[in-house]
Order: sequence, then C-alpha cells, then structure tokens
Amino acid sequence: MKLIMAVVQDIDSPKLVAELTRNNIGVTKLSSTGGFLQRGNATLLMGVEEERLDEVIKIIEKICRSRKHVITPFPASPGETMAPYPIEVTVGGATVFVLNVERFEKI
Ligand code: 2BA
Ligand code: 2BA
Repeated sequence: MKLIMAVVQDIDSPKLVAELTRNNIGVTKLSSTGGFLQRGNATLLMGVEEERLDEVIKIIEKICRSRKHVITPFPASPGETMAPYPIEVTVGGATVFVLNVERFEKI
C-alpha cells in the first residue's frame, strides 16, 4: 500500500475529492497553508493499493490546474522605505508525495 500526499489549490479540492470518491478512492482532506504565499491550500491523504497509484495520479492531473497569482510583498521591516512591487507567482496544480505504508489498520 502507498500513501499519497497531495498539496493542491483550495479551489480544485472539492472537485478532486468528489472525483476520487466517485472512483472509490479513500481520501482525507486537511486544511493547510503554503509556507511561501501564506495562503490556504488543501493537503489530501490517500491510502491506495499500489496498482491504483497511476490511476490516482491521472485523476489529480486531470483536475488540478496551475495558476498565476500576483502578490504584493509586505516591506521586510517596518522601517523599510522601498515600495513593495507586485510579483507574479505560478502555483502548480499539485505537489505530490508518495510514501510506502508499513502498516494499515482500520479499527
Ligand atoms: P469519509 O471519507 O467521510 O468516509 C466515512 C465513511 O463512509 C467510511 O468510513 C466508509 O464507511 C464510508 N465510505 C467512504 N467512502 C465510501 C464510498 N466511496 N462508498 C460507500 N461508502 C463509503 P471509514 O472507512 O472508517 O473511513 C473514515 C474516514 O477515514 C474517511 O471519512 C476518510 O477521512 C478516512 N479514510 C478512510 N480510508 C481512507 C484512505 N484509504 N485514505 C485516506 N483516508 C481514508
Ligand atoms: P506555497 O509555499 O505558498 O508556494 C506557492 C508557490 O510559490 C509555489 O508553487 C512556487 O511557485 C512559489 N514559491 C514557493 N517558494 C518560493 C520561493 N522561495 N521563492 C519563489 N517562489 C516560491 P508550487 O511549487 O506549485 O507549490 C504550491 C504549494 O505546494 C506550496 O505553497 C506548498 O504549500 C506546497 N509545496 C510545494 N513544494 C513543497 C515541498 N517540497 N514540501 C512541502 N510542501 C510543498
């Protein structure tokens, strides 16, 4: 068994959870925050049999889109005189980790 951890954009998560559930793939959604943008995103945990791994990755690819965000950084310190200027950041569709599961129990 494998544990897939996927960090996805909030906006894609309801559709992704629905599609995974429709395909009988167990999923748990955690609310998370990206370290760089400090904005809410979603981390999905999916425990799946190894033979369904590619199927799950394909579903994630189908639903999750990369998007550009323009952010205006705050000044680094209160005394900072330089005006912060907007920068464009591309947030990927999903950041996916696949881990081996040593033991899986439902109690
Ligand atoms: P939920 O996904 O909200 O599922 C609650 C219960 O609904 C499940 O209990 C199961 O009895 C049923 N259920 C889930 N998906 C179903 C489906 N496609 N068709 C019919 N019935 C379905 P549990 O199996 O004890 O799971 C409890 C919670 O544990 C789940 O909440 C989910 O958050 C998590 N979970 C279970 N299996 C998982 C897995 N393989 N990967 C990640 N999280 C899992
Ligand atoms: P954030 O950390 O809020 O990052 C959002 C996007 O900002 C990133 O998109 C990337 O394009 C950009 N970015 C991140 N750190 C940067 C930096 N130091 N300098 C310039 N630009 C930077 P993604 O790479 O697609 O990541 C989306 C979200 O996935 C991240 O949100 C984070 O929550 C998670 N993530 C990405 N890589 C990760 C990793 N190696 N471990 C854990 N979580 C990760």
